This record gives sequence, C-alpha cells and structure tokens, in this order.
Amino acid sequence: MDSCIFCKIVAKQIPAAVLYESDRVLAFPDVSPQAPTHLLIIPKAHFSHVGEIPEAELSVIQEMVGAARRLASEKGLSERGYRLVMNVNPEGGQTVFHVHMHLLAGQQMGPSLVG
Ligand code: DGP
Repeated sequence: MDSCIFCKIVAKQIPAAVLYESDRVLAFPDVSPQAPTHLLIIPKAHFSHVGEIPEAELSVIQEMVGAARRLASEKGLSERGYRLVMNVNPEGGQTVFHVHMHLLAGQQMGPSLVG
C-alpha cells in the first residue's frame, strides 16, 4: 500500500525506533503517546483492519500478542500491568488503516474502555 504510513515504517521510508522485529511483526513507539509507555505492534503485511485478515493468517495476531508480552516483560511492566487495545474501523476509533495493537502502560488505567 503506497500511501499507508505503517507500510512506509515497515519499508523504513518513515523513521521509527524499532523495539521488536520479526519476519511478520514490528513494534515501535506511538508518535503521540497517550500513556507513559505507548507502543504500537503491527503486522508487516498490510491488512486495513482486523476484519480484513484472512482466517489462514490470523496467527499473526498471536505473534503480535507474543511481541507485546515480550516487550512488557523487557520493560518490567508485566507485574504492574498494561492494556492492549485494537481499534477497528472508524466507529471503533481507528484512524490508521493498517492493523495495529496499542500497548499502553505506566499509569493506572481507568475502568472505562470507551471515551
Ligand atoms: P488508531 O487510532 O487506533 O488508528 O491509532 C493510530 C495511532 O498511530 C495513533 O495513536 C498515532 C499513531 N501514529 C500515526 N502516525 C504515526 C507515525 O507516523 N509514526 C508513529 N510512530 N505513530 C503514528
């Protein structure tokens, strides 16, 4: 996807401080953090939202969760806790249409999941 920001990050055309990289997954800090730790974990392949991932490729979500757990552990966040969020389509709050998971941590999260 030529115009996709996250595809450009995958292609190293836009800089990002890569924190985790595998054949299928990349993680880097969110450009406008909403918590002391705010990371994005994305599949390298372009899927516009979770509903667009073919059944046969859903294992990439497993890899993304694995990357999130590993990053949380490396940053000493596992015990304190963190929040994983995936926004899907406009009403779900999605603004960048390349699948991504937010890892938010470093503060007490509120009870509300909507805002
Ligand atoms: P969402 O609203 O769930 O689609 O979240 C998209 C996130 O992507 C938002 O928190 C800001 C972040 N973002 C947008 N453009 C860039 C970028 O160029 N670099 C980085 N690191 N993050 C970006």
